[in-house]
Amino acid sequence: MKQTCVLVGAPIDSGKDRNGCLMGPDALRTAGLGPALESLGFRVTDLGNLGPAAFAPDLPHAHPHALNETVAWTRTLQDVAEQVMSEGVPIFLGGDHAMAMGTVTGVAAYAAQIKRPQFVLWLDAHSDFHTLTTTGSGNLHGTPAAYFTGVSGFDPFPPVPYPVPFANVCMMGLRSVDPVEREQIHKTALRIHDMRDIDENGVVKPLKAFLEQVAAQNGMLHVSLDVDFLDPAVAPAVGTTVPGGATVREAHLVCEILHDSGLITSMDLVELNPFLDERGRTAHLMVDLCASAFGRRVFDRPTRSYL
Ligand code: EXY
Ligand code: MN
Ligand code: MN
Ligand code: MN
Repeated sequence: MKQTCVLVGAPIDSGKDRNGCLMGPDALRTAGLGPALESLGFRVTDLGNLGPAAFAPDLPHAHPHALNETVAWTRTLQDVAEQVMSEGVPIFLGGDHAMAMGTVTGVAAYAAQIKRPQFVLWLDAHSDFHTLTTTGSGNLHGTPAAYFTGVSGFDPFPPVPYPVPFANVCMMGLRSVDPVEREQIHKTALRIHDMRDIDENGVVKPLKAFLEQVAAQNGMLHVSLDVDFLDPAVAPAVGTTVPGGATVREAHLVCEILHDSGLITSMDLVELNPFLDERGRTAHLMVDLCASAFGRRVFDRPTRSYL
């Protein structure tokens, strides 16, 4: 039976100051995400764009800490993510990375229901490992990984019933980690592969070692792909660019290996800000990477001439 991909729009834009991720889900749809997945033999259902749970719309969209809005989004996404897992492979379309506070905790709750361990591959320039008390910017898109691994210090947010164990999280692409995050990270069993590690050892060895662990434990694998994992020269449409990121081929290789493993059970495509894009090139790249993660082969790439 053809597998189903369930697109879930999560236009959350409360996790940072520079707005624009609100338009992310529709930019990914416009760049052809649905047809790309259908061309690979998937049935695609699209739940459209969600909204935050009932919160008073007139609450201040105050930065730092757009708490009310982000808490409301987290509740929505936790519920939807847990439910939609039984319908197929959800692909959550962001929206900023604060959405992972809901998507990861939601899929982890489903994993607990079916008694399988949850794993997370975090593809990002940043570790997103702040708490409400350690963050300097107050931008909540810098906190999801601490939240879903059960680090304390998030009290207005719902308690995390099934934290993802640190050892079940693999971060690749890091090159902008704040001192307090670094301190916290080194106290944990998180698997960290920064860009120096990737430059020296490539993406294959660390990724395959992690995937072997996922397979050995019959794990569920959530892949959270932040646009800024890639180098800004090839993916400019993100508000938190950091030079020295992954190349297009490194990113596709990660996705191709992920497809070959057959382990992906859910995915986030986050931080796309169409306001910052150049003729949709970043949106198309994210769609092409997702297509690689779901089986498009290297010689089947569409020609995209933007110049
Ligand atoms: N660590 C910085 C902060 O906390 O503000 C930058 C966070 C950027 C987070 C983006 C989503 O990856
Ligand atoms: Mn905002
Ligand atoms: Mn991020
Ligand atoms: Mn990032």
